[in-house]
Amino acid sequence: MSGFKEGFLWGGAVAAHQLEGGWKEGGKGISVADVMTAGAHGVPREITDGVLQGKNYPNHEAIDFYHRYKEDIQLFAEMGFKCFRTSIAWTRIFPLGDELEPNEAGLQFYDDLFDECLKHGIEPVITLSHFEMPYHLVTEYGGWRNRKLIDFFLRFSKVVFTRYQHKVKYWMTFNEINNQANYHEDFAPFTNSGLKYQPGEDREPVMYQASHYELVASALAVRAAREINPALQVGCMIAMCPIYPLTCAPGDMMMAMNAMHRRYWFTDVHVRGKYPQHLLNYFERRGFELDITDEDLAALAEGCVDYIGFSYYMSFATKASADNPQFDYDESKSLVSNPYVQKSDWGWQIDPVGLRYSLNWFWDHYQLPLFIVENGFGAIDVAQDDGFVDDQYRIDYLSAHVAEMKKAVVEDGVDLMGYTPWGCIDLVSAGTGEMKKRYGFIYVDKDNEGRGSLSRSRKKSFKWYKDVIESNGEKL
Ligand code: P53
Repeated sequence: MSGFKEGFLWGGAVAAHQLEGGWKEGGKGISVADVMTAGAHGVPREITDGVLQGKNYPNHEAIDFYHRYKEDIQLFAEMGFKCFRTSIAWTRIFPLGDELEPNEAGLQFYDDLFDECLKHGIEPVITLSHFEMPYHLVTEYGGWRNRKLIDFFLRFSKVVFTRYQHKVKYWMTFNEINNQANYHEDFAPFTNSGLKYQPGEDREPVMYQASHYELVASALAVRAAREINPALQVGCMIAMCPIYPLTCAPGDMMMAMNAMHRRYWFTDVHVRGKYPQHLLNYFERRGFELDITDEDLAALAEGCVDYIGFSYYMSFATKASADNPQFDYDESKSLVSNPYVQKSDWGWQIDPVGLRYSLNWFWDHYQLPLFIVENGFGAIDVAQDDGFVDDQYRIDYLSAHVAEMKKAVVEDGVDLMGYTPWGCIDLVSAGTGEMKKRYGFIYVDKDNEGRGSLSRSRKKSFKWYKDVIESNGEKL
């Protein structure tokens, strides 16, 4: 007995903009992902003013899943997937975002995609907004700094809940909504919320305002889903990077606690339907005057999520400093290197035990079912002539994480619904826009410059994961 429950959702995860391509097909509009160029480790992706001639936009073609999804789902089925997490590109359904009527061609695409999954016994798990909101909502409305976005998102949500209610049971609202806690860089605010800042603008309150509107939109969507069909399950989606104190000095411990407050209060609102007091006190201390109405607070209270979806790739570490007596957390300055763990080629800390810790942390705080909807190892793969990749390093990473996940379930009693490793087929990296940062069990022949046949081939980890699923996590 492995301890994973009956019907445990083994599968894989992707997001529309990172694999579909077909950026203008079927009436699709331009999304925020379509105006981001390719970067690299240490080289941020450029966010351009619209789509410019001569720039490399890797998401436009991605891995052409839009035309090849049947072949890809066939491969997922061969691995024994029980579920497949992807997102609905908002711009296929509402190309500009503010239309009153949806685009039928976009709706039909997801009908066909979900039917194909179901034909293979694979249950679709769907994120509503995964770093791909309509770009028009950025240029015309300023993104999520504008309250009107709540209505646009709710309209989109209701259309897809209604249309797919008999094909999709598990939903999530905003992917990694808490990434934007890191408001000093440009990537997270733009991909989470379509935020572009003016030079010199005080970014922090804007981040809290946009997050608030998203949390209200999420709560209203949860409520709408229940009204449309009580069988639907709607979760949140949190990027979990637990923040450890560098030492056991009490100040470091306080710093780590406060850092966790600032990165994970989003979960409190999603799950408990209200703001934690520490954050309200912080708003007061900083003099942030946010647009939070009584109606909003009522909506939050009535739209608590059914489960917690989260990604886990790495842990962080922090320490106190003399110039920060209130232990305020600024993700661009407060993190330190953890000397006890290794790092990936992209500087991500490899820490399987942190996954067990995270599962316990969520369970202790919220007692809601948990779903690990992303986990994985971005690495440089070298394909042989026949397309095979000997990715033992990926197997090592994933098996160590599944082993810790099992301890959390069997020894610690955490309620875990499923596990969908990230980028089950190679796709465009969100953070860097590269192809060479690969996560897949399936190799895709395409490089950073966009060259390659796009052909698919099985890596060593393909067979490994098939065995994991077949043995329900016994054979690691
Ligand atoms: P890439 C930062 C930290 C943790 C997860 O990321 C993150 C990010 C943003 O880069 O994003 C999630 O592709 C996200 C996926 C993304 C995946 O992790 O930068 O939900 O869209 O591809 C991996 O290596």
